[in-house]
Amino acid sequence: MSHYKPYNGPAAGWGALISVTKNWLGSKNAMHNIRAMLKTNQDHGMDCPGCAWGETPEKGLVKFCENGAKAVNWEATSRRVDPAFFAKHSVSDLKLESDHWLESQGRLTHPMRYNAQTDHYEATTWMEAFQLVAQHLKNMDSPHQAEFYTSGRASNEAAFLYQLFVRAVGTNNFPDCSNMCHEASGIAMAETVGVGKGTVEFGDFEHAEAIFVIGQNPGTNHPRMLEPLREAVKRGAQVICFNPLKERGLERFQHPQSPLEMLTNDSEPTNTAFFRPNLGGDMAAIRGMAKFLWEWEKEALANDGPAVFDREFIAEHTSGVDEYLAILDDTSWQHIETQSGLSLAEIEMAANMYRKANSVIMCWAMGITQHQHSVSIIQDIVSLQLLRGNIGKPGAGLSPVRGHSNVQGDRTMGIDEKPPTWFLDALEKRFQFNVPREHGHTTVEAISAMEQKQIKVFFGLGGNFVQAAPDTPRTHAAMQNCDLTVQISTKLNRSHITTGKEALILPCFGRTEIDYQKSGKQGITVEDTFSMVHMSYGQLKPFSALMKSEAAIIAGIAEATLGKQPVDWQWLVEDYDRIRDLIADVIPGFNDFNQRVDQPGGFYLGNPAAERIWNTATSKARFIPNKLPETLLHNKITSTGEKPDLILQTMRSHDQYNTTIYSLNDRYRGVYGMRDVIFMNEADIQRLGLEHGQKVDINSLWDDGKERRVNNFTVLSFDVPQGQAAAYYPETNPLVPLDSYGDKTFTPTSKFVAIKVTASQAVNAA
Ligand SMILES: Nc1nc2c(c(=O)[nH]1)N[C@H]1C(S)=C(S)[C@@H](COP(=O)(O)OP(=O)(O)OC[C@H]3O[C@@H](n4cnc5c(=O)[nH]c(N)nc54)[C@H](O)[C@@H]3O)O[C@H]1N2
Ligand SMILES: Nc1nc2c(c(=O)[nH]1)N[C@H]1C(S)=C(S)[C@@H](COP(=O)(O)OP(=O)(O)OC[C@H]3O[C@@H](n4cnc5c(=O)[nH]c(N)nc54)[C@H](O)[C@@H]3O)O[C@H]1N2
Ligand SMILES: [Mo]
Repeated sequence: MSHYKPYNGPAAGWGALISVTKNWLGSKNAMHNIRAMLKTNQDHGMDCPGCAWGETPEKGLVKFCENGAKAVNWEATSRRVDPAFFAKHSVSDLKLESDHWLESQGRLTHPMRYNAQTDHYEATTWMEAFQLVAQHLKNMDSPHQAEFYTSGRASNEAAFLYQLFVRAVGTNNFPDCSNMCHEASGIAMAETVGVGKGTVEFGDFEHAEAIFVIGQNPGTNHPRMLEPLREAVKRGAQVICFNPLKERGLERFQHPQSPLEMLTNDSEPTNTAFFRPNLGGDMAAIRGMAKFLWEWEKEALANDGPAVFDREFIAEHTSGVDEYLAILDDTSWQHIETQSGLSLAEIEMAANMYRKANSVIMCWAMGITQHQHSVSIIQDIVSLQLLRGNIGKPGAGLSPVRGHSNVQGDRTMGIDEKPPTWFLDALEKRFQFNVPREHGHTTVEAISAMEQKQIKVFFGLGGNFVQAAPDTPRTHAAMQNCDLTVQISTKLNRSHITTGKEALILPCFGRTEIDYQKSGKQGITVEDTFSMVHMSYGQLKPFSALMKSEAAIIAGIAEATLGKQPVDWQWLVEDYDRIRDLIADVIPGFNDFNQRVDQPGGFYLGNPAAERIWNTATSKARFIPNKLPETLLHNKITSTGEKPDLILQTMRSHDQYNTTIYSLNDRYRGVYGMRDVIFMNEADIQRLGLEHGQKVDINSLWDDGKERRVNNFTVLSFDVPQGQAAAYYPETNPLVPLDSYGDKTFTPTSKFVAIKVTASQAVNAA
């Protein structure tokens, strides 16, 4: 039964334990999964396929995380999607099922080939599958007629082989999940501090005097982060949240490993201050903080008072400060206040907390990266940090908290549509072939190219492209223009049934499975959000003899397409040490890879900015004077002539992993048994003449003549700031226009959708 009952308990604690126990007990493999789970994130154990948060491995201590447990349990299910399943269900029938239903059917077991005549997938052999892909790739007029997508769970070994294969085919068409995720962080940070990755290590959280958590919901998406937040509050550090929603995990946390808290049902706060900006209002808020600091610094200079800025750091390590301070002067308080949605008193309070801390970490995630001006927002975060020398000292730095467990490693391995020249040079030198130099497609560009029928082959290394991407009906249609679609996957999803003229499903091992190759049991490596590279060994016996590892599948396709060029693919896959030796040859920081990664906890890749080495255009950390946008409404919204009722953000529930829906519940937000809901402020509900519980249709505004709509959503009265709404992804992806993406990033603006909400037509008619 679907219902809505606000939740007042803490995050984690009993609720988490009960939720996971229920899940485990519901599975036939409960004992196996528990055994695998016990070794998660331990030495010679398995890297959790959940999020990219890292930690120092402490022997014998299980880091309990509800959503990690769900991810493991979901992968290690005893249910199977085998040839009999596909014989029973035609592709057209499967299209009628929900995303939740599709993935719940179990693990993919056999390589399957789509038969358009019968509209069914039928079992094929690996050899036939490899040949089919090779034949299509060889028949293209140009290597740029294929798109090679990657989702961030792929191991370093698989990702390295994949990019080598694709570049040997001749293209940089690497759309990836990063394009929809932390792309802005990479771009903004590379320009300003010379490296597109976080500058903090796990241990820095223990030394920070203030931690800002901006546009992130760690209680659900990075649960292991709650512990350092709680610890920080306990030892008197400030934890300052910027989030329009009062997310439960950002308020209270009950440590599942603390018997006392569990027994007394006690919980600890995870923040010391909470600010609720407008969607997209963070740049104005951060700029306001910087402007306060600048005012105080001017006073200090005038009165010979103690410095507010770190003047030495600015002089020695930065460039562009004058232009930046000039733009602070040029930005009006009024503009800051209206755009941020915060009062100047609130911004001043945040600025004061910032100023009083001698070391500050800034964390952020999708609430920051999925806007049109995301690069500017992040560059203002960087500038604020530079003003007080908060980069490259203990307890301070920049921490874009990554999503998928190996999304950061995949980029390091070269999954990049705009690879740096040094990388391509190194590849060319090592493998002696002409690597393509032309930039390839991002996810959004790939969809446009498919829409224009320029693409013949779509290849997916994991993920669920058609549901993760924006403008759902348009993306689905674009995908179906391909001659061949290929998905390497663990579970059935909508991307498998949104086929090209021909289609293949290639089942692979997940992180949980033991991977045997000719030389024996293999480990794979991953890189976490703190640039720690470590080994992961699967713990469970693969349940189908026909599944292969991602690396083995790529090698098979590469060999069928290119023969033994530029490497002997099969030989490499016999022992992943050989792949790691190649990685060590090409990518800086991976020297003696096999020896170093064998240490407990792996090794730190290093980060030049953390050592105050700035690989930027000026060889300094750069203040970039970006203009605060006049208005956050894109001109393609204003030119429709219509005024949006609300600005919508699309986000994750507690029981989903991106497009994978574990259940229809969202415990911390009090929602049970439903996902087609829209969270609205009571005042907005009344203003629009609606009622709590009513069914509504939602359409989005974008001036391109196309209608974007989802119907029959239930209105929930919720504590969201006025003028804003929130709803779940991927159900609301049809509302996100393909052409509404971030400047420089091509990241869909999933946290800023201008919508109209009207009483549901279907219900009125009935
Ligand atoms: N269990 C689980 N774990 C996951 C995932 C999952 O789906 N499930 N996904 C993984 C992936 S790929 C990623 S990228 C991460 C995502 O991790 P998050 O970024 O935490 O994911 P979202 O659910 O998109 O939450 C965005 C948060 O930002 C807030 N927000 C939205 N817009 C704004 C804004 O304009 N300003 C501010 N200040 N806040 C805003 C929202 O209220 C919400 O709290 O999690 C990873 N971990
Ligand atoms: N509106 C809106 N859209 C968004 C977002 C948003 O916040 N709002 N967030 C964006 C973000 S941050 C991201 S990262 C993307 C996510 O986009 P994707 O990474 O493409 O999507 P996932 O849902 O993580 O992919 C799930 C599928 O991956 C496969 N899979 C799982 N484990 C493995 C494995 O080990 N190997 C292989 N080969 N396959 C595996 C399974 O078949 C499963 O069905 O979505 C983006 N889209
Ligand atoms: Mo992500």
